Amino acid sequence: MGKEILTKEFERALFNWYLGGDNASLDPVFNALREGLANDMEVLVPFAVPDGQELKPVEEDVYILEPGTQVNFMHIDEGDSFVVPVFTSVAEMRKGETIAVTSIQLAVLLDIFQDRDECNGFVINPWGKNFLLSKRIQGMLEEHIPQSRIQVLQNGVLNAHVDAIVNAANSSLLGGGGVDGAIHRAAGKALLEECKKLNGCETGDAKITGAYEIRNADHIIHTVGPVYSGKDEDARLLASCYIKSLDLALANGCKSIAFPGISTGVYGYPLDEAAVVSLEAIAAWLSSHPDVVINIYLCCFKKDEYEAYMRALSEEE
Ligand code: AR6
Repeated sequence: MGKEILTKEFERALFNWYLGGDNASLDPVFNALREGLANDMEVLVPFAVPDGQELKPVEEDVYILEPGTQVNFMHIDEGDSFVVPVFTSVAEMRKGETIAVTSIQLAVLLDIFQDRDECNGFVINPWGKNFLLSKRIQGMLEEHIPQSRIQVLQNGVLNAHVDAIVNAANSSLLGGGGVDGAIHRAAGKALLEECKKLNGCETGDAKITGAYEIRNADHIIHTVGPVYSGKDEDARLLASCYIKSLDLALANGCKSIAFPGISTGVYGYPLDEAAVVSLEAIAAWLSSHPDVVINIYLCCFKKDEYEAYMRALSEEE
């Protein structure tokens, strides 16, 4: 697995955690961090170039240091203690002032500061909203058992940062209104060109494409929900949309996926019924894939969608 993928996943989970506000769980972030730590995820850390040393950047301001090179990592003082700033990507680093950074494995960095009592932890992407990987959180992380997580977000699906965004399409796959129209507008014409080659999609099935101009995702999974008819068939087809989408996400190596409320707009599926069907379908898929760790975001464009999920979840308990 490429190292950039690991930090991208971490960056995406953090972004969605901010998006989720006060009620958001840290589990998706922990899933990404555990995966990263287990696979040598690298981060960027600001440092001072030691006097008399000539270091060559691999790109502007970014250095790869030889093992054993003595450097001073930047500290942000907090009274008698300090935190160490860390970036997940060059793009994150460039949001602020110019600064020399070195790439280092996060696990190695944690180790270096492990026994320094004056170090309160690591502040991730300190220029904007930021996340303190404190000593306490590092302890929680060690205890964390990676597992798939369903997170309900009060936000449109296009705002989530994920490997795959799910589109509530129609069987032509050639665009339409609602979220389908919004996704095609955001992705640009190339998405339509790819969709034209797919020969449509049956109700209850799903197909995958690139995300093109939608930079906060890598894939779009197009699924076609049922037009609500009040028959038993509706629930089977709606559940199938979620299951087929998750199958495709897994087959394409996605670690995160964001769903809109399939069929709950133009196709008229009542929100409370749809919430129960979708949660049950996802739960069934997860129990038949116990070893898969995927962060699943259920995105609520409208407030009443969020309320329907909350009711369904509270009845489940
Ligand atoms: N951004 C994010 N989410 C949205 C947006 C948006 N701009 N607009 C709607 N949603 P719908 P369906 C949410 O109607 O019921 C299209 O014309 C909405 O709140 O988009 O499956 C297709 O081409 C709801 O949660 O899809 C089909 O013909 C979810 O997206 C037909 O509509 C689905 O609502 C599919 O109908």
